[in-house]
Amino acid sequence: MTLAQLSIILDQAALSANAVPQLSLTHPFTLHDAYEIQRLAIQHRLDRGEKVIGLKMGFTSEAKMKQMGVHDMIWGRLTSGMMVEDGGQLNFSAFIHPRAEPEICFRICRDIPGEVALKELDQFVDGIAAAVEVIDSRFENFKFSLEDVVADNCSSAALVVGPWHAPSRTINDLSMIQLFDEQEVARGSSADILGDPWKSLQAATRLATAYGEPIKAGYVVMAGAATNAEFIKPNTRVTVKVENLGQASFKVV
Ligand code: OOG
Ligand code: MG
Repeated sequence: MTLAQLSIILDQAALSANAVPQLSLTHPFTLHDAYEIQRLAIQHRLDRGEKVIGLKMGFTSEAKMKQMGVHDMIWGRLTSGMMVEDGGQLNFSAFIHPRAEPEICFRICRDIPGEVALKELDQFVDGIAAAVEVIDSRFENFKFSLEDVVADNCSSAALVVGPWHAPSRTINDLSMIQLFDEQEVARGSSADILGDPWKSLQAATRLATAYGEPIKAGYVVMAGAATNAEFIKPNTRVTVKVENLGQASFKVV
């Protein structure tokens, strides 16, 4: 099968909310090919009128690497069709086996020309917010290899971003909690994201440059989850609260 054919399988799995078997077991491909499958799969979304709105980092915390058994940082693309309004609704039937995880999101205010050093990064950011990422592996049983998950756009399915706050250099020790209705389901710290979420944005500038996909003004960058992801169910309000950054929430319907 060609990379283009594999990208159609993943796009159709997402569109129809039907899981597919892990691709790499029957069609082994390299990490380089995996990023090409991802690019092609996202192109199908763009062909349907969506826009790229940013990118996401994955496996930037120990908790996530352990939970999924993958130990390399990965990145994926975020599109307009994935954005859910803060306080809005997420339609459960559009997903396969969705999970939610607590994140921090950066808003980019100037085109990023290449890899940017940690200490220079704040010139490119005009907002930071609490966020929830909804991940929904297109693979059966949420099981994948590094190559599979990269091809599958790093499981990204939806995101909810809370109110923007002025960027602060010191976001490296903020408590982060995820609640389902009033119940706490996960608790971590922004320190769990590479020691400092700014380091995740730094890595994003490096990877975006390496893959020739520059980060543009107006993009959002999700830094990766601080804790395990938890399965969500209909009739639940999902809320992520981050110390100093308020909260982001949505209702699963
Ligand atoms: C892959 C996506 C990882 C994160 O924040 O670490 C990710 C997955 O867990 O299915 O989004
Ligand atoms: Mg994530």
